[in-house]
Amino acid sequence: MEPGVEHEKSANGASRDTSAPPTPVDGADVETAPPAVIGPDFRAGFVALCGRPNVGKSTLLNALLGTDLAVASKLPQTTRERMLGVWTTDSFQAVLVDTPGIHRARSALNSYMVDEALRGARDVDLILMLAEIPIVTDEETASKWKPGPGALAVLDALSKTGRPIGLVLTKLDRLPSADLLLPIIHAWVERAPFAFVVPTSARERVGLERLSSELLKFLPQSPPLYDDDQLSDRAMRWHAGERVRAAIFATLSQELPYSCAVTIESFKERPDKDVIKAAIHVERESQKPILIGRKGKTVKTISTRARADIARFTGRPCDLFVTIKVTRNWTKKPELLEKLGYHEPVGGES
Ligand SMILES: Nc1nc2c(ncn2[C@@H]2O[C@H](COP(=O)(O)OP(=O)(O)OP(=O)(O)O)[C@@H](O)[C@H]2O)c(=O)[nH]1
Ligand SMILES: [Mg+2]
Repeated sequence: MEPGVEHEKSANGASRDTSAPPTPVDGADVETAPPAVIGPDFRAGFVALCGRPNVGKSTLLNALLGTDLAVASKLPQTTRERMLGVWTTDSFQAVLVDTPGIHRARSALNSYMVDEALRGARDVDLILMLAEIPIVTDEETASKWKPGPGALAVLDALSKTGRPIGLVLTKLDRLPSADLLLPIIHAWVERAPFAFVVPTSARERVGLERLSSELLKFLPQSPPLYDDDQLSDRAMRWHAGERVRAAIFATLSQELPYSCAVTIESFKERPDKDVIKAAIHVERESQKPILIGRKGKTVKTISTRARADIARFTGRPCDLFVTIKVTRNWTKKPELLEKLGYHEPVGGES
C-alpha cells in the first residue's frame, strides 16, 4: 500500500482510501505476505466474465464472491467499466474481471464499453463466456434452437484472444425442465472447443460449485495476487458512484439511465459517517426535469436508495448529496467521456 495513505478496512474488505486503487500484493513483501495456511499448491489467476449485455455477468460475480460488489440491473448495458472482484478461498484466489456486455456499439460510450470488455478478456488465465439459456418449453423447440448472431459474434471476438474459454449457461432457473438443456448444450459445443460447459443459476446458486472446480484447473500455481482480505481493485468512491448509477437504473425505466453518468465530487470520511457529494450528468437540458421529478420526488428516491446501498456496502452511515448537471451529448464525445471518468488505459496497455 502507498506510504502516507491511510487505509482502513471496511466490512466488505474494499480499500477505504477513497481515491486510489489498492495495490496488488508483491509476493516477496513480508509485510503483506499471505497467511501461513497458503501452501505450495495454492493457485491464483485472472478469470474474465464476458458475454452479451444482460446475460448475468455481474450477478454471477456477486454470487461467486458472496456479496453485492458489482452493480447488476434488469436493464442491459448496466456495467460500463471493468472491475476486479477478488475471490479468495483456502486453496485458490480467482481474480474475477467483470466486464461490460459485448454488443454492436454505435455511440462513443458504447464503443468504450465494448473496448473495455475486450481489454478485460485479454491476458487472463480463463475466459468465462456467459450465455443465457433460452426459455424453451418443449423438446422440439429445444432441439431446433441455435445460438443467435449476437452471441456468436461474442464467441468470435473472445476466440480471437486465444485464451481458453469455458461456457457458462446462465439463468437455468427459467428453464421449465432440465431435460431441455441437453440439445442447448449440444448446439453450443458444435460451435467451439469450449474448455467446459457449466449450466448455472446465480439467482438460485445452482452450478456454482461445479463452476468453481472447473475454473480452478485453469489457475496457475501461484501465491495470491491480492491481499486475501481485499475484495476489489476499485476505490470506495468508485463503488459509491456505481451505487448512485445503480439507483438510477433501478428507479428510471428505459432510455434515461443510458444518458446518465455519475461523478463523485467529494468523499469525506468523518469519524461518525461518510459525507459524499455526487453529480449526475445528463445529456440534454430536457432530461433534467425528468430526473428531478415532481417536487423533486425522483431524485429523492434515487438518492435515498443510493445512500442505503452505499451504507450497506461500506458498513458505515453516510450522507449523500446529489446535484444534477447537463454535460451536453457526453455519450457521443470521447473527450467528455474522459472527463466523466471513462478513461482509455494509458499507452494502450490493458
Ligand atoms: N432468473 C434469473 N435471472 C438472473 C440470473 N442471473 C442474473 N439474472 C438477471 O438478469 C439481469 C441482468 O443481470 P446482470 O448481472 O446485470 O447482467 P450483466 O450481464 O452483468 O449485464 P450488463 O452489465 O448490462 O452487460 C438482472 O435482472 C438479473 O437479476 C439468474 O440466475 N436467474
Ligand atoms: Mg454487468
